[in-house]
Amino acid sequence: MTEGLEPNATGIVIINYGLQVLIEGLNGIYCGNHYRCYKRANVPSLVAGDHVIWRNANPFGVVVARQTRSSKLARLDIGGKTKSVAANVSQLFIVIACLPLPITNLIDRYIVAAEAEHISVTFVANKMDLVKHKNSVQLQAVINEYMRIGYPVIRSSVKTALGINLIKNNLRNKTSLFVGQSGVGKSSLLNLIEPTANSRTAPLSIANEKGAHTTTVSRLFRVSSGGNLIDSPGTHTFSLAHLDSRQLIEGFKDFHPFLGKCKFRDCLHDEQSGCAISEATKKNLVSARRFKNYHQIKDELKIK
Ligand SMILES: Nc1nc2c(ncn2[C@@H]2O[C@H](COP(=O)(O)OP(=O)(O)OP(=O)(O)O)[C@@H](O)[C@H]2O)c(=O)[nH]1
Ligand SMILES: [Mg+2]
Ligand SMILES: [Zn+2]
Repeated sequence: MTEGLEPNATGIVIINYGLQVLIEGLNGIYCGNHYRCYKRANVPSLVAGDHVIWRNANPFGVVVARQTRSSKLARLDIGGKTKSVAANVSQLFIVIACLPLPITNLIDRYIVAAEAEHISVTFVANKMDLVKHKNSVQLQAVINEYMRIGYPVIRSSVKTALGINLIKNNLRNKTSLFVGQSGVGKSSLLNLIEPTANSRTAPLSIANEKGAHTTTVSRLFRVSSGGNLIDSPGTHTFSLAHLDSRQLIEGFKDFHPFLGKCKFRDCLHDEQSGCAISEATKKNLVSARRFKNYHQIKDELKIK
């Protein structure tokens, strides 16, 4: 690889292919064009949404620096190693559907990860054309639970285009990330929002009604009506290993009114007497399901 004499330029990472990254030039003659680049060995790992300094060269450019990230989200790969999902995201869309039904433990992990990075959270309840589906009642219960906490929910359908303009309006001037279980319709929504995206989609498995893990790597798309949208693979779990107990509980907004009201100052917020959050679950002021998810995450992170 020879480095040409071209000057330093700015760019944004569209996709990380492994050995190479695809970047879009952000300035001068490079603006709006795509370039395949290697990265210098001293440059930290790159992911969709990263801002970089790069230099054009033939046949491939070279990334010479990664700019400071305003936010980062990572997941755990099968081997338990953390893998970046997206950088510089300011808004998270958690896509849910009646099929596959939401796993709330996964949703709560998305929320905790987002809140810790000061990323706003909006739900997209997709496949609303399937209102008569047997899972609809359960889906509605999940929607109600998160609406009650104060998270906005946009109802959408790729079949009827319900909610698409609302999503588009919310995308402007931001970098947004679609997350959610495989098969909920993230890539289908993206294709409707930005038809040039032409992202691959696939039906659910007939046998177990689960998604086919069609999207395998995060990719950033420029939306013609405004904003950047990163489509991500159906993520099983976000990495929360870097969080302390304060950050974990801050991720549960609905617990906040009860913090500081427990009988003991060093309350572990479990079943012990006098825990204000535990009492709140009994009065249905806090969702018992969220409280259970909180404990599951806490135990897993081995934090007190
Ligand atoms: N009925 C109905 N089906 C939908 C809707 N949106 C998506 N689908 C279908 O759901 C299936 C999965 O859609 P994808 O867009 O591939 O799902 P995904 O969330 O990107 O999945 P991964 O890439 O595996 O994470 C496809 O068969 C879509 O046609 C919708 O609004 N209504
Ligand atoms: Mg997909
Ligand atoms: Zn307590």
